[in-house]
Amino acid sequence: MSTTGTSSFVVVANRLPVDRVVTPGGETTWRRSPGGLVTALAPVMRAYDGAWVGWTGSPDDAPEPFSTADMDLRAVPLSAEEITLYYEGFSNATLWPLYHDVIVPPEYHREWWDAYRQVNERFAAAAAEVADENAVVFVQDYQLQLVPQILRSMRPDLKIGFFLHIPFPPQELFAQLPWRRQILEGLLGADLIGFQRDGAVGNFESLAELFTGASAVGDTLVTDDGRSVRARAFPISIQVDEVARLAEDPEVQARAATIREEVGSPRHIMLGVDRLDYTKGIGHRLKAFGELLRDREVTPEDAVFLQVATPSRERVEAYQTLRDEVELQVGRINGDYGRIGTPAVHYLYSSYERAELVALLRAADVMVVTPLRDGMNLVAKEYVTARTDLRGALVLSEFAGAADEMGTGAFLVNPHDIDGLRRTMMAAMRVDDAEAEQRMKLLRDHVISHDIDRWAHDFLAALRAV
Ligand code: GDG
Repeated sequence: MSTTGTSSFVVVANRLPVDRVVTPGGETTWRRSPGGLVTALAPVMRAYDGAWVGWTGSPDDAPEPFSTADMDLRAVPLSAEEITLYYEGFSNATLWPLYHDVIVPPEYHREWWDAYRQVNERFAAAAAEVADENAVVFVQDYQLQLVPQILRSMRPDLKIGFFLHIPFPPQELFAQLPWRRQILEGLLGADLIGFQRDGAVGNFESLAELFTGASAVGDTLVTDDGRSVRARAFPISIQVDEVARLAEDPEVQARAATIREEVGSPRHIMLGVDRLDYTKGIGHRLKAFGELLRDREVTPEDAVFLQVATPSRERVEAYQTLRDEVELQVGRINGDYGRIGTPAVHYLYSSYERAELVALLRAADVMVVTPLRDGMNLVAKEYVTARTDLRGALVLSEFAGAADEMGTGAFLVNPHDIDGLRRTMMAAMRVDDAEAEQRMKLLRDHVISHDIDRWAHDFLAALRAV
């Protein structure tokens, strides 16, 4: 922070980009979390005395503003009750399912909404305090959709950008939300609103016209109080360097070879890596794989399925139910088709170091990414980046944002079509080396030239230009 205690570039996100580490002596320090977003924004943070406003991840935690890794950090406290109502409730049991095609029914509770509004006000007030005169403020994601409007009312001098990491639904679904107008008006407080896909931009623009006084004039929206707001797609990406470096590391490659042996050296390793979330289509891909085994199109010697499911939102009921369903399914498949020492599905409910994850990507002949709906899906981009050897095949759902950019090199699939999924998984297993290499080259060229640094640069350049 500058001597005035304010910054000319401020990021506002639900979580701070650091994790608390308590030393053996009982002292608290902070370690930068491994996320791509913080890495991409770090150079901007350094250049502009940047600050990051967010929650530490623990209840009632309000350390004094502190600095770490070239950033000033400003913690916004959340009580245990607010975590239940604002975070697990409105963010993850109302907005998350509503924005992902109501795969599970969203719950609408007025107490959750009240908490969401109050917490958004607190984040906006914290941002207003740390932002310099005419600063650029970059607000992240669905937990904070009211922040742009609240912040603008407090600080009309600021330039405000917002980026939504998840899909933005069409009218048929969004109209369910009892607070639809407030959310749209909240977002319209920004100067620039970024989405993952063009489709989401279209959804937002028509909803803003329908439920607020905004009207589209050319490629901008003009609000009822006469402000111009731009909505545009900025497909997010990954830290290509980090993944490529790990993929070329001899230790990682040796580990990939060991993984292949440990799963019994099958002809084909199929891999899924996801947070255990009902949007990711884990059940659909397991069903397709189970049927391939049942109909003897593959045997456990031919093909194993490795599914890494990272624990997520374990206190939200739908996630507990999902875990039971997936684990029942894995148990059934292994019970029916596995043999001693040769299970058909290797299921890992755990999170891993980056190096281990990249070793898994290097070991996988077929990467299976089958979300029913996904803003982007970074795992698909990480897979192709890790394949510096130009081997392997990507099965990718049409409903992932990544399909817009990766449609030509990937094996695209509708995950609801189980026969189609079976056929596509078989096609990806059987692809010949020449075609696989050609496809992988297309995929890699795109991701390498569109990494997360380019995303951050494009967004911030567009924001400064409005
Ligand atoms: C949201 C949107 C959008 C996974 N397991 C481990 C681990 N991961 C890493 C992956 C990847 C990231 O987490 C997951 O990103 P995704 O994009 O696949 O999915 P969401 O978490 O749902 O992310 C999504 C994204 O935001 C960005 O805008 O693409 O659509 O839903 O990087 O590799 N990382 C480590 N251990 C694990 O066990 N270290």
